[in-house]
Amino acid sequence: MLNIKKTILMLIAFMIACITLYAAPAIAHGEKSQAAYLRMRTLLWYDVDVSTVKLKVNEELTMTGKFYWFYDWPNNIAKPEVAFLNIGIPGPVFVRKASYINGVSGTNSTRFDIGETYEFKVILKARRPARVHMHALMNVKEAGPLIGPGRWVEVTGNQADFINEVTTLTGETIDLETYGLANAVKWHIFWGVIAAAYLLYWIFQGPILIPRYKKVKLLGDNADDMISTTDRMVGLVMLIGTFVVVTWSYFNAYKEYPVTIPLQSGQITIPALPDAARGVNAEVIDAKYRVPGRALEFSLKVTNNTNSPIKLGEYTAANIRWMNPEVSTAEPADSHDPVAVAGLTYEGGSVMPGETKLLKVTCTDAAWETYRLAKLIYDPDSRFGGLVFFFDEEGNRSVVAIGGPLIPVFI
Ligand SMILES: [Cu+2]
Repeated sequence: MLNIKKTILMLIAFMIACITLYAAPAIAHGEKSQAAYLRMRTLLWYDVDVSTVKLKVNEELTMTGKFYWFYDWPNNIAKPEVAFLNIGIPGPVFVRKASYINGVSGTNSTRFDIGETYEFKVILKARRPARVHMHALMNVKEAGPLIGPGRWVEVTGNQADFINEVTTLTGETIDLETYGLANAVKWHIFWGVIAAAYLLYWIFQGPILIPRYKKVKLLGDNADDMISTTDRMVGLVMLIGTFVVVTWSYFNAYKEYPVTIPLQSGQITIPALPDAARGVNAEVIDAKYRVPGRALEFSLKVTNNTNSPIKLGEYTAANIRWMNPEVSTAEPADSHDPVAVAGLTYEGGSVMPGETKLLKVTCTDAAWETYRLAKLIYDPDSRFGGLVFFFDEEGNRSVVAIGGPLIPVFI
C-alpha cells in the first residue's frame, strides 16, 4: 500500500518537474483563450489604431477604432444592455483621461444596439515605464470583456515624474496620484489597530476556535458563563467607541468638504453610426472550413446597390485580417498583429452597380490554427461570423457583416 502511495507521489513530482522545465515566459494574456464563436460572433473591431507606440511618462496616447455588434449574437452570451468601453493593460501603466463613443463622452456605461456600428476614441496618459500589449476592450455586463486588437506600446521615463492634475468644480487643483492617499492610509491603520487589539483581547481571554467550541459543547447551557463582566464591558466600549468615531468622522468630512456631488453612475444611449454597408448586401450561401489547407471557403451572394463597381478587399474576424492585396493592402502593426497580407482570394471579379453575383471566397492562413479559430468546427453550433470589406474604384469602403453555419472538410 505504501509503495503505491510512494509511486503516485513520485509521478506527481515528476509531472510538476516536467511542467516547470517546459514553462516558457508568458507573452500573451489570453487573446486566444476565448472561444472562437465568441470572438467571431460578438463584437467585431476594425480600423483600430494608436497615435504612437513609444512615449514618455506624462505623454498622451490616443487609441481609435470602430466596433460592430454582430447581428447573429450567440444565445448564451448576454446582450450589451450595460457595457463599458475600456483599455486592457497589465497593470496601471496608463491613466484614462477621456473616452468617447461616436463623440459622446464614455464616462458612463452605455447600452448598445445589436447590428450597429460605433466608433471610439480613448485618450490615455502614460504613468509608469513599461512595455505592454494594450487592447481596446468592451466590458459587457454578464458577458465579460470582449477584446479588440492588441498593440505593443512602450513607455519610457520615470514614474516619479508622473503628475495627474485636475481642477475640481470648486476651482481647486489637485494631483489625483496622491489626493486623499494620506487620509485613506491613516484610517486603514486606525481601524486595523482597533481590530487587531479587539482580536488580541479575545485571543488572550482563553481557548479559541476548536478548543473553545469543545468547551462550549461541554458547558452546554452554561456556556455563557465563559464571558465575564470585563468581557462585556470591553465589548460595550468597542461598540460605543465605534459609533462615536464613525459619527465624528462623518461630520468632520462634511465640514471639510461641504460641496460634494455623488459618483456618476447613470447610463446613456448613444446613437449608432450610419450603416457602413452603404447599399451593399452580402449573404453567405455555404461555407466550409478545409482542415488540411487551413482555409475558410464560402460563397457569397453579393448585391451592389451603389453606383460604382465593387471588389472584395478584406475579411476580418476575431481581430485577424485576411487581405486581398489586389484590392486592399495592410501590414501587421507589430509582431503580434495577425494580418494575412495575401490571405484572401476570390473568384467573381467586380460586382457591377445593380448586379447580384455569387463570389467564391477563400481565406487561408495558419492563424486559423494558431489563433484557435478552427476549434469552431468542434462546437455543437458551428457558426462563424465576420466582416467583409468591399471597395469601389474611388476607394470608398462598404463594410458588411456576414456569417452562417460552417461545415468542416477533413480530406
Ligand atoms: Cu495582448
